[in-house]
Amino acid sequence: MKSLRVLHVADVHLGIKFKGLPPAKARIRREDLKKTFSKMIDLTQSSRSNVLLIAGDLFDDPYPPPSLISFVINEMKRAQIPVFLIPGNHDPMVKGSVYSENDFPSNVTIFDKEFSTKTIGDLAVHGIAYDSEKFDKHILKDLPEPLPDKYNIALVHGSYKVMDFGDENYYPIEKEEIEGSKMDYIALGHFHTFHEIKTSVPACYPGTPDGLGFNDTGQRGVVLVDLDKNGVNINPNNINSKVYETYELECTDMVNEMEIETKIREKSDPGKLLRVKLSGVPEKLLKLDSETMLEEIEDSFFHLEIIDNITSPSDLQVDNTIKGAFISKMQGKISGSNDPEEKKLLERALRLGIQALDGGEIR
Ligand SMILES: [Mn+2]
Repeated sequence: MKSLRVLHVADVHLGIKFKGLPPAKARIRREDLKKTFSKMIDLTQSSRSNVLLIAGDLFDDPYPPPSLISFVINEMKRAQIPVFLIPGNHDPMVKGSVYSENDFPSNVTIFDKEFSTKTIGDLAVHGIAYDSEKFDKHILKDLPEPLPDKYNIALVHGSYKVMDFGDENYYPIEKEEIEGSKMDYIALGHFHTFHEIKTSVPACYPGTPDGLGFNDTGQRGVVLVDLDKNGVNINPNNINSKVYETYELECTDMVNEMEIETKIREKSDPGKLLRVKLSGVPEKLLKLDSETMLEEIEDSFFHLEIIDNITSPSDLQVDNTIKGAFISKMQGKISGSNDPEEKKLLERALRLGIQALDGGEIR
């Protein structure tokens, strides 16, 4: 058999509302996802892939607007290679849904709620649509036997249980089920972060090719999977149009707002969505105006959020916790001290102690 190159994508979530963003930015992000989808189609040609596998949740819901459907259909035609698609839990094949109401191009195969096998050249794809009525089914147990003298790939939208996201009721998948599958490769979808499952049968989640929120941080993309007589090679390719980042900024040793602002500005990038979490117990900065700060810096980003969890001394509560006892004891020492140098030292000890008790790192 000749070698085979597969472009495997999942969880694009086209049409998602981006509820955490203001409407104008949400609209731009929805356009971004379409651009990312187009990049994926470009990649089928530039990477000389033989097939495109879409492992579920291409759309964020089963009833996308007509303009989005025609965009996807036209892009799929442009791919000029066979496309194999399974509906996921977000875009299930239900009455009136995108997959049951539209004619997709002749190069596109959409799998239904029972496993079926489609062959093309040296490749056999065993695919199944996600079925919300059988959500807890161990679906790999129903996988057909591999075809001889073919590369056998399973296409499934489900939850690999070892990853323990408390999310296993979407077609749960066990490690043993992957190992016992006799496939050459299992193309997975559902989890939004790239994850390669290294067992005797290789399997992979490509993750969302473009972040959908602050749980989807960092660069993202699709995977190119090469199959030949020596085995399987999985190569991630980043195609995201923007990037999400979360920044934990510890402010205990900061002396003014400018210092915080400078730290945030170091992250400037018009293609970035940044969420800053301020924490710590600084000596001054008692009236940090995070809204004004946000207005001043936000133009350096596509989107910026500042979450102010800074503790000011007036927030310190003497309650019956260990922290409360510590605060009470330190405040006693501070008020009992007559040496200004010692007072300063004790105040710093109080702030660092609270930071440590809150689970922060001491620098
Ligand atoms: Mn899903």
